[in-house]
Amino acid sequence: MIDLRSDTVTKPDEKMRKAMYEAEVGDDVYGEDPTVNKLEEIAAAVLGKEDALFVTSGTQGNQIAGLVHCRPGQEVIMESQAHIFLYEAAALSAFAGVQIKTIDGNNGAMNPAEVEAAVRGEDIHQPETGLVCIENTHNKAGGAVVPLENMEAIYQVAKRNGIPVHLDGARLFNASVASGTSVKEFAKYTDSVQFCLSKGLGAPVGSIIAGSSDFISSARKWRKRLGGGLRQVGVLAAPGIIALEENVMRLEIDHTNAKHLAEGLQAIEGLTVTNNVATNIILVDISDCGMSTDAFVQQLKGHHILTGAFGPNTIRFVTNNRIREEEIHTVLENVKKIVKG
Ligand code: TLP
Repeated sequence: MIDLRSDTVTKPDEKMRKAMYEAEVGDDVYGEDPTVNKLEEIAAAVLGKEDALFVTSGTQGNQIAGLVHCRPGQEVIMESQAHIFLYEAAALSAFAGVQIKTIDGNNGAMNPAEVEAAVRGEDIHQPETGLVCIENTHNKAGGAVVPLENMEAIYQVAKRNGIPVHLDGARLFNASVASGTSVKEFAKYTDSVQFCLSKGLGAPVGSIIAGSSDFISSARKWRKRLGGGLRQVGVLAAPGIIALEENVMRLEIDHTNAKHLAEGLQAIEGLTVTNNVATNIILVDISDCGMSTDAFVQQLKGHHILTGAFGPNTIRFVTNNRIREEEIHTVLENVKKIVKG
């Protein structure tokens, strides 16, 4: 199978498996797992934050950030297609007791003036604004890189109004490699950051959240409350260290493969690539090829290629470290076959 459903489908390679086998471990709830401690130190340093915490998933990291930053009854501002809004099962409302205020973005980026206008004033009828969330890269916008200047401008709006900023940077390293901006630069305009080790970076499990020491000590407590305090979890942190130390620059390969795949897909009659492919995600509108998204996905699966529906007429292709350059050609040949019927 050529699996383009997501970059979450990557599997740990030999080196990661060996590191898992050999990992030095301890009880991480006591703060005694040396491998987890090392991963957290590396991650904090890479992001330029005081401290970091290894969490089970991107969703858990985003939720912990919301729980630390907000009080029940507050409102959180984010882009209308944000993962936290669309794909986290309303967890922020369920756990943090907040409501979400969405702003339509342009290529995933919110207009800072619209963010400012959405900040609530003093009014007994209204919730207070407790948090602004940014997503970079922006998944629904097709892996778009939210420009650094946009993040800076939103951060300034938030600071003027005394509101923290959380970055859902599930694919922040893709943003960094594609733009040549360091993750530290992006992280400068945030109070907390979440990034995933288990996507393009290739680790099997886990995310990092990072921020000030105070933020992380509250986050540690929330992680425990949520049942995310794990014990000898160095076996999972070990591949995370390899992901961070060795797999960042190879994201460039995923981006190049995505560009080639996008060019080939755009050249097929009936298909329209709707995003400007900057990283590893391609969104294809199939409404002109007279096929439902389900039929498209199923037929391609019959040719041993996995993709996913990502909206009523949209198919998402995500390149990842399991996809080799020569397989792009195979994918294009098979897409041509099913589109022509
Ligand atoms: N995204 C997954 C699905 O949930 C849609 C994917 O296949 O793209 N933030 C962003 C921007 C994400 O794309 C994801 C996962 C998460 C957070 C959540 O990460 P996990 O899956 O580790 O909880």
